[in-house]
Amino acid sequence: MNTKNHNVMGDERGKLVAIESGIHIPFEIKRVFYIYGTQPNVPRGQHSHYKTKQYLIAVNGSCKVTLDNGQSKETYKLNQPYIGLFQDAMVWGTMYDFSADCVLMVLADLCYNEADYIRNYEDFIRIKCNE
Ligand code: T46
Repeated sequence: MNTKNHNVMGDERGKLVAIESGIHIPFEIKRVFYIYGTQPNVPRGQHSHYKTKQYLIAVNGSCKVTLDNGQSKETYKLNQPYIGLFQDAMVWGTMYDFSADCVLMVLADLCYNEADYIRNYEDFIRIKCNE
């Protein structure tokens, strides 16, 4: 299971979830990005990274994520702002079934580098077979 339910803090004013490198997620955070406004029935992601590790949280709305390590696939529903999903390097990730209000926040351990992407699934499987 790659998902984690984070501790929800807060008080009568509202809720708060805190995520710290090395305590709640297994890497130092170098980059944060988020995707939103995804059109209906449009998947995002559909790639793997050579080195980048990611941690995904639907801070609003919901989506599904399928992680594929080249041998098996598992699908996760992210529908609470306290649920986090770890996506390791060399794992193919597909995000889909976005609600119209979904904001998917991603924490990553490396800065953006297009050269770290594997965007072709056949290439991904070939590289996995040679690992
Ligand atoms: C992921 C899903 C959830 C940047 O300039 N910097 C960045 O940090 C990122 C992530 C992207 N970009 C540029 C590269 C493209 O020109 O933004 C454009 C869209 O990126 P991409 O086609 O990779 O977008 P998605 O939504 O398919 O995938 C992104 C992340 O790449 C991916 O790692 O997990 O969001």
